[in-house]
Amino acid sequence: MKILVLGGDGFCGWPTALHLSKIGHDVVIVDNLSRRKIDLELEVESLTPISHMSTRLEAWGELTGKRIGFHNIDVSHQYQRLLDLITNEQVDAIIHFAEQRAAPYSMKGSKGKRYTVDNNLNATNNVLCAIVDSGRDIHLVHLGTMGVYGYGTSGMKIPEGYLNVQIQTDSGSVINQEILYPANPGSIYHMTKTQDALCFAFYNKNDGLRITDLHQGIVWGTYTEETQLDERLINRFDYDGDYGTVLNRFLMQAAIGHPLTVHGTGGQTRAFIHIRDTVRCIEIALSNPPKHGEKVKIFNQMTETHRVRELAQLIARLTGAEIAYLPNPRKEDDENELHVENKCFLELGLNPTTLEDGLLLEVKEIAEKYAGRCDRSKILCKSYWTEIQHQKSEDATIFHTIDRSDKRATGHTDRYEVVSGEV
Ligand code: NAD
Ligand code: USQ
Repeated sequence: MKILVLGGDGFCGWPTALHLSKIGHDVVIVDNLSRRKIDLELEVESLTPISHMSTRLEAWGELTGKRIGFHNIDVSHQYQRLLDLITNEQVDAIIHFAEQRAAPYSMKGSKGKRYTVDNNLNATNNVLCAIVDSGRDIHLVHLGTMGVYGYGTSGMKIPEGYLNVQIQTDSGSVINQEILYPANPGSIYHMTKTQDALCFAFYNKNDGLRITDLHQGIVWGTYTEETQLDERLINRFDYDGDYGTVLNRFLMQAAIGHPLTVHGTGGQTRAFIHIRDTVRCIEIALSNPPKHGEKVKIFNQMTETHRVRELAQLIARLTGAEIAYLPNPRKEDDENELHVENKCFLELGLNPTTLEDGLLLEVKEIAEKYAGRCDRSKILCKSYWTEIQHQKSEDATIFHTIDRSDKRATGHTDRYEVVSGEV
């Protein structure tokens, strides 16, 4: 298949592009390198030393004899270039990763909010419009998020996209209807993903587009079989307060002797998936496109759920790290249950990498190896959902226990409540 990977320079997109190329697809990456520019803006770098795109592609060609194309196109604003590419390359499938994906970055103030909405909604609408304009029968696979549902529970597992409801009409009769599972986003970023879902439903209904929307949990890890081949192919590993996600942050923090930064009580339960399984899920989704006339396929792309403080406790037990309970910069529930249906991918052959399988390897091989590249001043999350969270953070004075090693390094630890590994 000829496959466009939009956002193919990113954390999920790069290993996916390599994997699809390895299994024999003809892959073309589209990326405007905005993620690298945001690193410059935030004055932070991936923990792993990622190569320039040209070096990445040359290395892949040299090692495998396979060619991956690359086009620097802003999918949100360079519509004609995107359409021409889809038409000229005779594309069969598009994987759409090209969005601003950090909730904290999207909540950093009006700049982050407006950029995220402008970038993400235009990107998705442009891709859908271009598929229609190209007249080609293209399967679109989009990376959505579990967070569209707000991590709540109504006493049932969150289904894969759709919910059967019964509605009492004015005349008193009851009708059955299938609706999209209700959206309940917790950040501007997550809100753009809920709007993406409506775009997909519309273009599917109006234009008959074949679309798979993957509601993915938090991706952890960094290596895949392909990125491990050579250091020039290494994947990014974000650890900073805006882009670092919780499990990778904890792994890195443990490796450098920084207390694990739990927000609030750490009672937040979230869904997780390893990057190797992300790549595999996309391969599976590509091989199982919706039929013509079928509604949007929605898969929950996650393999396990964990509570944040339990993850911190697990890593603390394994590594001896200390845990810091910090005022939560986000406006989110302190504690929540999360039950997710994920049988679609399991039935199609996904064999999950669990936390126990991969955890220590990641700590040793990545976080420790590149610990020297970490800028400790970038670790704390300083994006506040509202002024209330900001004030609470400012007002938090000295907690009781202090981690010694980190106090020297950051000067911030006098605001930590540090709890030993065995809590
Ligand atoms: P990332 O920021 O590393 O990669 C996104 C890539 O898209 C970047 O290389 C960026 O330069 C590019 N991009 C953004 N806007 C673009 C535009 N307008 N035109 C062209 N390129 C553009 O993010 P990621 O972690 O790889 O996430 C990829 C997708 O997966 C996102 O849509 C995200 O919402 C989703 N997702 C990620 C996670 C996770 O934990 N990382 C979890 C669930 C879902
Ligand atoms: N958290 C901490 N300490 C930290 C960092 C985060 O306690 O140092 C907490 C947060 O407050 C939150 C939870 O951990 O309760 C998850 O935060 P996160 O940054 O790991 O994940 P999130 O903001 O939800 O976003 C990430 C990706 C996003 C993706 C989403 C999937 O950045 O692209 O869509 O995971 S999901 O969470 O299922 O919606």
